Amino acid sequence: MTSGFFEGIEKVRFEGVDSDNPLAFRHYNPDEVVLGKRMEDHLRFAVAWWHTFAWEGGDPFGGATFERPWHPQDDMGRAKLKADIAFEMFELLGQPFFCWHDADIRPEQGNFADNLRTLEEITDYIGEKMQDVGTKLLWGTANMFSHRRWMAGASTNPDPDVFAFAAATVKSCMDATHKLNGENYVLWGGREGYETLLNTDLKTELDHMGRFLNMVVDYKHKIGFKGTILVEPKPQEPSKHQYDYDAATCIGFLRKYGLEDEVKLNLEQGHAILAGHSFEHELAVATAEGMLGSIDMNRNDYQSGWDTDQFPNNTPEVALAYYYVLKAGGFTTGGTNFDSKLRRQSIDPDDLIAGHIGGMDVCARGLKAAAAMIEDGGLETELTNRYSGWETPAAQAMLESNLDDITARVLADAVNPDPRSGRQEKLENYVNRFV
Ligand code: XLS
Ligand code: NI
Ligand code: NI
Repeated sequence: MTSGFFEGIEKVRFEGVDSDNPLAFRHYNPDEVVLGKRMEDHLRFAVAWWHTFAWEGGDPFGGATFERPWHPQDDMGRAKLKADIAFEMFELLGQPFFCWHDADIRPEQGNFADNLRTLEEITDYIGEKMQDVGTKLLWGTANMFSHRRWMAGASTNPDPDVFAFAAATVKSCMDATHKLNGENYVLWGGREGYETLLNTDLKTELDHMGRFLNMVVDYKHKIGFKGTILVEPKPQEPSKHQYDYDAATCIGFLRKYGLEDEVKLNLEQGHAILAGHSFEHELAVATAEGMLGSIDMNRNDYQSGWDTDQFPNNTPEVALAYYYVLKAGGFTTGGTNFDSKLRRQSIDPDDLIAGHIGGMDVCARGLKAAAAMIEDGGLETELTNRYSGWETPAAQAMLESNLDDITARVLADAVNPDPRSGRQEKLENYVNRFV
């Protein structure tokens, strides 16, 4: 017996590029083998519970536009109905994974003990549904930004009681993630930053955040959680400045607090843009350090500049992102989470399905284009050629020498390098053949 919420919608199938069925996949064919692996196993798509089921369509100027049978979300009965409908959607889409914050799946009780009780109850309920439907948990996380207690931060709060509440909250969410065999645990610190430096002791806050993350890692080992701990960079919004600004900042932070072998990154396309980077920049920085964990594949509106969390719809951007994911060897515990929400006028149940189909299709196209570039090897050959001068023993020896000796050689050999073209237009034209 289903809830009837998605009444009239059939299980979504791959019908190929010629299909004109608005609720079919044209590019995402889970069983198609790409570079020796099924597409589903490459992409590892996840639905985000918060945007898909918890967000009610409000914006800074207006309230809810969605009317769902699980509203208002202040009651355990309706939290269970929301879970029922979520799994009906996962089944329709053939969804391999999902993600949640504690606050998305249980009602807010206003105190820790009751929040813990309802979290345990709802995650038991969700666990049974996972058995039936087969959708797995990509990651769990704690919402430590919505409730007013978090307004001045969680682990970086000036009030030690808030730090304590945060520690207990993360412990409860790690326990729930572990119970549901989650493959990762994420920390995103929307309020771990400041509104004004005038009231902020930046050093103390960073030290507390570093200590907190060490406790998280210790607890992971204590309970035998085999998943990966991930932090998600974002430069600002909701805080004016967030400490996890971008991939490079997070990597520096992790090294400072001795966490570089324990924690990886969950990179989000829209956050990369907010930080003034491209998504592939963030992916390249993380993979250069061996710290790519997982991705949130949702785009911003480039005109408004806001973190609008839209489903991806730009194949060339997505193709370059997966190019770096594939170059790094693909996902291990990570995957592609759609941290994406509908536009607030898209109020019909089938808009939810269509949004996910579109995102999955664009990612499938991007993955195939990226795989074709890897197979062709053109970009790799270009890199090999561009850096080939460094393959000689003399060039390698220079890296072990010093400024005096290098200068002597420059004088003796009358070194006077000839500039070579960077060939950017040719490379852009090359990429254009595949996307
Ligand atoms: C917000 C973040 C958030 C994290 C999970 O911008 O992307 O949704 O992914 O807390
Ligand atoms: Ni985001
Ligand atoms: Ni995100």
